[in-house]
Amino acid sequence: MKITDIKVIVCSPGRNFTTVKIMTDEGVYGIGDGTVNGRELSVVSYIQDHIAPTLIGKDPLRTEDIWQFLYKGAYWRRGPITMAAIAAIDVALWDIKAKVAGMPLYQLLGGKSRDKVMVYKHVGGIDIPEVVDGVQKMREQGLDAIRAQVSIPGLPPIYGTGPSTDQAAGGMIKPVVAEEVWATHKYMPLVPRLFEALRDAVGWDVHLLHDVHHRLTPIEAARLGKDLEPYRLFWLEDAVPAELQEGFRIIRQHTTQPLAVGEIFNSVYDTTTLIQEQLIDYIRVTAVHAGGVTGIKKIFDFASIYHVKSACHGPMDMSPICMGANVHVDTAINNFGIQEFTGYTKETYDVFKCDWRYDRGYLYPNETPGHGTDFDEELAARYPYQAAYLPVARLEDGSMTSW
Ligand code: GCO
Ligand code: MG
Repeated sequence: MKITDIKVIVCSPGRNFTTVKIMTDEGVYGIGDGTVNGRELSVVSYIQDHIAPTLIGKDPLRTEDIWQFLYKGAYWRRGPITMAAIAAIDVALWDIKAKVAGMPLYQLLGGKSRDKVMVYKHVGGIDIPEVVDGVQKMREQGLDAIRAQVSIPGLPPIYGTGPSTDQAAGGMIKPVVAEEVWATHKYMPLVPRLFEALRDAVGWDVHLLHDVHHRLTPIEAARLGKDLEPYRLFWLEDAVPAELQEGFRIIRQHTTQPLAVGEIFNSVYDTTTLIQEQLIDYIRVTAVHAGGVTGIKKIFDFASIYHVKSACHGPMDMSPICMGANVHVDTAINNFGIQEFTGYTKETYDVFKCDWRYDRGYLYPNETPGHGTDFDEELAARYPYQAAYLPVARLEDGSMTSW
């Protein structure tokens, strides 16, 4: 079997997605997701100009060798664009392999370790009552795990909490860079009050999560972790920017609050201190951003030795192809923790046809051959790329800060 052609298509059915389609001489094709929010076209060039010409004629079933060829062979290792390009190819090749085997992808990863994949969804609001109301509604929709975010009174809504930059709109609604305002001292006392109100309203049977979005320092995160302990969160996410993995030592020394990190990681080397020293509880890498099925399997297997569980990142800024691949990995591995799932717009589901399915708080893999997502190229052509940017954050004095 040989690879005969590799196409890269960017479409924007509600937001931008980068999709790869690999064709073979036997008529079987595979598709992969290469979306990096706000940098979609860089991945196109990486694949089109630098990868595609080197793979024509190769055996598509050699997934590990092709992964190593692209990783080691490039000489310039790691990085979000490189690893998303590798991921797009890798997921498309696993799709081909599973179709050739006549099996759903999870069978090739070890078979089912569980019957259903627990997801969490997001609730944001401008004040605590609005968030409580949203969480109660999500409970009624069957969710057993819910992430809750609230705006800071007196400041404009921040990412994840209000309509202006809400992820329901894809988090990418304007062709300009939105500037948000951040004030740690106003945020810190607010969050425990939010979770106190939530526990009063929805009780203890539900998992509650919170995303700090890299906005604190380690000692601030330690304080917040301690303050949140009475409300027993499932996790505190991205408490600090994690380029400095050692930063988590400080947080860990002070709090028993479970910690999650990893949505911007792209290789196992981003995780070694965090995992080996057991500084985190959940590793949040996802197929598209960490080298595909091959990449995240390596990371989750490494994590399993150190009691760290998986938690694939899964907002709508990765395509349903990545989500489907995640669901197969989630189903197969033993150390699964949770899967983030915000769902997609109707336009996105029209272009990306999914055989995997969501039902009342849980995801289920397809039983058909492959990873279970197909791509309607003709329809995609009706939604051309649109320039769009993620927001940035500044402190009240105007200086840039992490977000
Ligand atoms: C999450 C994330 C996302 C990111 C987004 C950036 O936990 O889902 O924080 O909302 O901000 O993926 O592109
Ligand atoms: Mg996050």
